[in-house]
Amino acid sequence: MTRATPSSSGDPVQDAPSVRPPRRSAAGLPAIGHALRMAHREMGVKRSALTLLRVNQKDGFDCPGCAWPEDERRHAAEFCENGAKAVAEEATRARVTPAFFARHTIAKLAERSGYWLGKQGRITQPVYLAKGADHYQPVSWTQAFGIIADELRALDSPDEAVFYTSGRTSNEAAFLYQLFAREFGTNNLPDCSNMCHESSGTALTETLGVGKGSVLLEDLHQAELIIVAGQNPGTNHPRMLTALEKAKQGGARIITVNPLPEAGMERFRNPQTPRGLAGTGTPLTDLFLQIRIGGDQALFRLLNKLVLESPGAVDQEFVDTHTDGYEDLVKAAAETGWEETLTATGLERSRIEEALRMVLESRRIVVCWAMGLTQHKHAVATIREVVNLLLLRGAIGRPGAGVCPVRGHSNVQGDRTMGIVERPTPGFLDALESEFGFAPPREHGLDTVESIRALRDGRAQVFFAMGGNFVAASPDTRVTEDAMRRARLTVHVSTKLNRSHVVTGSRALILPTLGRTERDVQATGEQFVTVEDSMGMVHASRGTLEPAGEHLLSETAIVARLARRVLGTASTTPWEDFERDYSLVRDRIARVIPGFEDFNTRIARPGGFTLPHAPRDDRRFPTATGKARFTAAPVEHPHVPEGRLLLQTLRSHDQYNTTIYGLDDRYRGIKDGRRVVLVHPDDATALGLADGAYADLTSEWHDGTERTAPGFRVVHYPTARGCAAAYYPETNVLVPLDATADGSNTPASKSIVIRLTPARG
Ligand SMILES: Nc1nc2c(c(=O)[nH]1)N[C@H]1C(S)=C(S)[C@@H](COP(=O)(O)OP(=O)(O)OC[C@H]3O[C@@H](n4cnc5c(=O)[nH]c(N)nc54)[C@H](O)[C@@H]3O)O[C@H]1N2
Ligand SMILES: Nc1nc2c(c(=O)[nH]1)N[C@H]1C(S)=C(S)[C@@H](COP(=O)(O)OP(=O)(O)OC[C@H]3O[C@@H](n4cnc5c(=O)[nH]c(N)nc54)[C@H](O)[C@@H]3O)O[C@H]1N2
Ligand SMILES: [Mo]
Repeated sequence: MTRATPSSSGDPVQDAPSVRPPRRSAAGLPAIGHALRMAHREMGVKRSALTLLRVNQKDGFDCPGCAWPEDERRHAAEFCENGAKAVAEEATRARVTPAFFARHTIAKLAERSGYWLGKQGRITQPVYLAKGADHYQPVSWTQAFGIIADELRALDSPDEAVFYTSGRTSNEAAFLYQLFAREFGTNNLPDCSNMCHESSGTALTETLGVGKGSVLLEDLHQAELIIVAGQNPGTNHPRMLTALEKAKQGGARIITVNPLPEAGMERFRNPQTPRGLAGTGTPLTDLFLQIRIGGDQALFRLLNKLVLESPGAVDQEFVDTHTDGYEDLVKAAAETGWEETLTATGLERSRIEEALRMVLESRRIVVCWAMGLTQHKHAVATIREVVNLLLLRGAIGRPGAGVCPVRGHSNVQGDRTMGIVERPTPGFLDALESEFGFAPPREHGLDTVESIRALRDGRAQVFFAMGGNFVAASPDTRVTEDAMRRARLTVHVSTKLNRSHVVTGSRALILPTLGRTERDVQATGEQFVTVEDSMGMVHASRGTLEPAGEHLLSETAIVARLARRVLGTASTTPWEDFERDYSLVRDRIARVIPGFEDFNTRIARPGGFTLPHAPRDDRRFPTATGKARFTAAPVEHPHVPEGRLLLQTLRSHDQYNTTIYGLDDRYRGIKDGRRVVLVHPDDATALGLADGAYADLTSEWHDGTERTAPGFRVVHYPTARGCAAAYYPETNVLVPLDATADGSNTPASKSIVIRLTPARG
């Protein structure tokens, strides 16, 4: 039930969710029921059965849900509620046809919620919004590429174009896309990583020399201690719970660090086992550290100090052989005290001592994290502090131990590997240059936040997106929307309608593309693509469904045709051949990107192959000094003025980033609405806000500007004191564009100072 008054942003101004106490366990039978209900609604019974059986099978398609790896030993489909929902969302039978665009003006569509837009179904034909027009109209592919080519060629500089990527794009399409952008002449390749794990990549590259996780699934299974910090796998990486359950069965203990008690980390009812289906499931967390938002760097610094002070706790041999910077950490640790840590974390001393005991009893330690660590001002420093702990214990490059940043989009890691990066290394550009015989631009390009600034200031004129929903996913919604409206042309390669299609530049195009689930047939026959998961495993993905419409092109084909049209005879790259046969793209990847040697042969093996990772494989650290590096940044934590709260913006159980599957957040007890703010009962009471009251959220930024998101139902919730939580993307209006992480420029969407003002319910 939604009492929706449409606002200018398209989201309902207020809704009326019903609220119950949060759940204490995740998955089990209800998860299957919920997934099947959505699958049947979107796909019908038969198509559901056919499709869901192909997810993550060796001859099937890679789940578009998340980047968690597949267990090679599994035989039957590994069931995952949110994976099934992601598949149903893509494989829906609903269609957005030219008739739809004839019926709805762009102005009317802009009043609709993101949820409504997505529910209209798959886009079936390229459509064009002419300057001043009020409807999108069908265009041919040839016309569409012509429009883009004309705008791109008219630019004063290639750097006035921005080429965004969301992390679902296959390796093949991503490789061609960055090649096209660079042949065109720019490194403006922002991607969703900039808003996601950029802080992890930055911190890990500096300290370990490789910006990726250093563990494989077996390491998790063999760990003695797993610390899960700032992550909600029950919703966002449900298959990870199977790995955690297995680790527990092997004797591992789990510390969860989170301001929220997330159901998935409490108990897991594995839908693959009778006990999980019928019984109470497996308790996962042994020690819950209910930390204040942004307190993690302080926590890990104190743990490091305590490890340094515990006789025999430091793996001195590892430290001496493989690291530098140890003395800096020792010095910084000496300055660390209990009191400031207890303030920063809100934790009790005994809890931290308990955590220390568990750390000291384990050599095989894995730390997993996601957005709860990466989206803060001091995110990079926080992750470096996590690395410090593992280095002290020698827990890198040892079985059962290492860093595990858990990636989001199913190929976000692969896209980066393929060169979707605004700051490419000279080595990568050299390899492109010698393979393709052109001089790639050497100056660094724009990341996501910088792209918004460039559009805002008129320094960028064409915005091209390979997937995603830039307008809704980016911070500072109003600023971003105004920036996008200033562009001369905005282009979106998409499967489904979203907010970015209705907040456009003077002219706009939507180019409909195949999804993962669909067959991709080119002139030489049926093609497959490849992806890389969160642990550096590369494998094939082959769609099985008939495409959603006869006019769809694959992403690979779109890039190849666009490149031919834009670059013309200036390019000697065989774009046409690449479109006909993706194995030719893989041959080039094999020659340009280390670790992909013999790509076509190795990808043919069932399960694919693992990319090399020097720290994991042989404790080699390709940093500036050739050693793993201890770092000692000053400890920071957010300061919250009296009467204010610290807001984190997070995902409900019924959404995939900006794609809203439904209006419930089952594990947190929220039903039929998304405009909720979760606040500790004592904080809410102190602010005079009863459970069920309505409040406007206003963020306060230190330049004196304020931003308001109106009409949130206050939910008294067992979060850490001083903290609040509300869903993204609705709360992106509150995140100032300039509020980003030091060193990675990732929007600090997990720590926004807000005040709550009573509103009419
Ligand atoms: N079903 C589904 N799956 C998804 C996605 C989705 O939207 N839906 N999104 C995908 C993507 S792109 C990504 S990046 C991942 C995101 O996966 P997550 O990072 O798990 O996603 P969030 O909902 O942002 O959850 C952040 C978690 O960190 C905690 N947290 C917030 N602030 C802090 C802090 O300061 N310290 C600590 N220790 N914890 C904190 C929150 O309470 C929450 O549990 O999931 C991927 N998978
Ligand atoms: N406040 C706040 N903001 C955040 C975050 C947060 O936690 N808080 N999280 C950030 C994170 S981690 C991320 S990764 C970003 C996500 O940012 P994006 O990746 O830009 O956003 P998505 O919502 O994942 O994109 C969904 C759209 O992708 C398109 N799509 C889906 N499948 C395909 C496909 O196969 N091909 C193509 N071409 N298009 C497809 C559909 O049109 C769909 O509407 O948001 C970031 N923004
Ligand atoms: Mo992400």
